[in-house]
Amino acid sequence: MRTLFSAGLFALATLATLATLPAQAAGDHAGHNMAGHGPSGKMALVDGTVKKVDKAGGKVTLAHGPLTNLDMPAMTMAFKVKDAAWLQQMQPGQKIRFMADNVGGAMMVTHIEMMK
Ligand SMILES: [Cu+2]
Repeated sequence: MRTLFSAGLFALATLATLATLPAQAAGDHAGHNMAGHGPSGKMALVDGTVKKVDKAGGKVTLAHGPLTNLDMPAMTMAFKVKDAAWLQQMQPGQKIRFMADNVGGAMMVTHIEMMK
């Protein structure tokens, strides 16, 4: 157990530092979360594909995987973005990995990584 826990911490640290590990690493770590570990505070990035960019509205429509921190299954929906500059880097078809949160009742992308 100690070894598993250490490996989990290492994976998390590596993910946070490099953020280049495959998605399976994040999922693997999530699987090691013990009871009592709340849904918030995780840095697990979710896969998404940009469907539509609304620069005027400051929103992006994403087809996203399950957002466990928001208790949301995979779907396509619009998000606000924390940094409007991100919209300049996005276009339909762009693959991303991101984190979203409920900010004042609105779903907002709070962290993003553009994939090649
Ligand atoms: Cu959604």
